[in-house]
Amino acid sequence: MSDSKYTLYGRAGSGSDIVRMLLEEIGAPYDFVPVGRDPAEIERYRRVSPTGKVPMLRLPQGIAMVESAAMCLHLSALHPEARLAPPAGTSEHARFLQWMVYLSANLYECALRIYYPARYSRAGESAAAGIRQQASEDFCTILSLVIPTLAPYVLGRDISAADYYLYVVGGWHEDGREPLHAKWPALAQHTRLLAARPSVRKVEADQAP
Ligand SMILES: N[C@@H](CCC(=O)N[C@@H](CS)C(=O)NCC(=O)O)C(=O)O
Repeated sequence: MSDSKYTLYGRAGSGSDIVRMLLEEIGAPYDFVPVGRDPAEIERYRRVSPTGKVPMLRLPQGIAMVESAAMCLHLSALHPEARLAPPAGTSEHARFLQWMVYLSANLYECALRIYYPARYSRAGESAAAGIRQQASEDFCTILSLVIPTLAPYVLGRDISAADYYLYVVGGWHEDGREPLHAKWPALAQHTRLLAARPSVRKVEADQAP
């Protein structure tokens, strides 16, 4: 591993997209290590990252961290010139922390219930459909609380890491973005603004099938 670069372990369409977009936005050098879904590959990956989940971010100093929101907060603090967060200690920073944790603890968690429903019941697959349906409804309820803050970004005029988080995870409803955009024009505008950013375009172009 180079000692001046970040190394991001991830998978296209997962939470690593958020971290990758922030690294692009910062302009920090990084290597991207794709982690496939093949069980043997996941088993090998577990030796590096015991949770077996992506993303994992190895810092230039060699320390590896998990949890996408923690990575976003760390990168925002370490690269203030990228203005991905308001100054620490301000009321705006408190709002930033609130939305970062809200999106991670609620929306991301809810998406996992949509995509891995059998894990959430001892009944396994036989309970999956009901869990997925409930999670899809919960996803909209959780998202609905963010919509009134969009003006056009989560914190108002200034973009922050929370917007990349919302952009990526907000697209994970099983019905896609369209129905959510029809219901919430502010979310549609937010998506358009984020999708036009060079950092987002680069990550999405690199990952296009
Ligand atoms: N709370 C973790 C969630 C990580 C997570 O569950 N990642 C998913 C991809 S979006 C994953 O690796 N899933 C594979 C699995 O659970 O087997 C985070 O925010 O980083």
